[in-house]
Amino acid sequence: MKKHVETEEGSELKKALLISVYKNSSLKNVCIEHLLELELLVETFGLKTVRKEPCFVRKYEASTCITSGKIEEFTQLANELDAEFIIFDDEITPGQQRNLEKLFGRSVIDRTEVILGVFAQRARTKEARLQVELAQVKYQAPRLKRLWTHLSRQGGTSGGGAGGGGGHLKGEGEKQIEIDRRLLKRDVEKLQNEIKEVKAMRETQRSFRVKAGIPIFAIIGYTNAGKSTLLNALTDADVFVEDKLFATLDTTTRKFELVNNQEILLIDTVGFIRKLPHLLVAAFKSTLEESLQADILLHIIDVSHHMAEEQAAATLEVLTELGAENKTIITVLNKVDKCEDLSMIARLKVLYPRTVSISALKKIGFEELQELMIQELNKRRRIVNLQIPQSAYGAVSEVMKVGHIINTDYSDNDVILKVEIPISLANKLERYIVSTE
Ligand SMILES: Nc1nc2c(ncn2[C@@H]2O[C@H](COP(=O)(O)OP(=O)(O)OP(=O)(O)O)[C@@H](O)[C@H]2O)c(=O)[nH]1
Ligand SMILES: [Mg+2]
Repeated sequence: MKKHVETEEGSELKKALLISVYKNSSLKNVCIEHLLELELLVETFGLKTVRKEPCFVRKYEASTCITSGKIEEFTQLANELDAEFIIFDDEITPGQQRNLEKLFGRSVIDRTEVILGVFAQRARTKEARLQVELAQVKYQAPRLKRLWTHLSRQGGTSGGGAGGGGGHLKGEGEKQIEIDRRLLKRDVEKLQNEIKEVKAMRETQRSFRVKAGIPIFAIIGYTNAGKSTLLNALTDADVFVEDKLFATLDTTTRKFELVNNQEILLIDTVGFIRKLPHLLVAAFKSTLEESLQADILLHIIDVSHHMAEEQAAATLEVLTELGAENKTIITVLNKVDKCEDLSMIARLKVLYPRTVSISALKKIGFEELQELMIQELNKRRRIVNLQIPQSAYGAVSEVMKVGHIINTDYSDNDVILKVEIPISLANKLERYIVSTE
């Protein structure tokens, strides 16, 4: 089944009418906010929004989500505005999608499909591309299944046999279903195998980093919060930055030396979004997991956005879904240079412990940020006594790089050190530890 949401480069942008459904009049404003975000997604995807319509419903219609009156109204509007696509902010079932397409006489898609489309366009590395493709294939599976059921029934009737008929009575639809099913299964297996290979490679790199004992900070947060800008500002990483959603789909890791000369690793990650499709959470779990193995998370919030609180909450929700809710988090309130509502900063400071205000763009607040990072790192350090044989003097330079030597002594050819080092390095040097304080 060919996706109908592919855009052609160079041609004039196709037009879309956006709809978001609300059941309670108090939710109208939230609904309008969600439409604004959907517009950004749609723009990133490459379509032009011609109208955003919050739509009140008393109750969801099982087959079409909205009432027939509303469908008529929106069809007329779409005709007037020449909108080729109707896009729902709400998730619509495969059945509703088919019914709505018939009634509207044009393509109907939902937010999940737009996000999948954006991810597909923006994935750069092989792994990201494979992950998105897998998510897309899986997204289509239930839609095909419904279609198959529908076709099977048709096949049965047209073949004249009431169930129980022999295989020779199979209609064309049914044959096609079997072929599609096999193809789909093969696609999923093939993609999964390829992902496994790429993952194995990344795993080797990761274990190498963990072995190095250097503390890892992952920069996480809502899409467009300024994560890549922060990594670039601190490390000249040259990561692609753009004022569009989902500029980053791959993780980038860079070394950084804190003001106390301690080396750390910083990882830039893919952004989160409200109602991130579960398929994508699953698909990107491996990429995100990498950041979850970080010692500390830097949660970047765009405080100049009036929905900053909701965005922060949505980010933490995905973190919980990934099982990372107990990680140490430093909350970084970014874009203070363009924040107009200072009460937002105050509110977020109350909501989250360990916050710092910065501007990644203007490089403001970096000292305070580093202070907080060092403070948190120090909490994750341990004082140990080490006895290192001459043959392993390399370990001494490792300790000097990321730790602090309190006392040095010698016994024959062994060096005896009392040091304060990160827990990660202590684990690595376990065999040389004589005692722990
Ligand atoms: N005014 C201002 N703009 C900023 C600041 N930090 C980032 N930006 C802008 O915000 C936009 C998004 O920045 P990115 O660094 O791409 O954001 P991101 O969090 O990496 O976004 P995704 O990769 O899409 O998840 C860019 O246009 C940046 O220039 C800041 O401190 N102040
Ligand atoms: Mg980014």
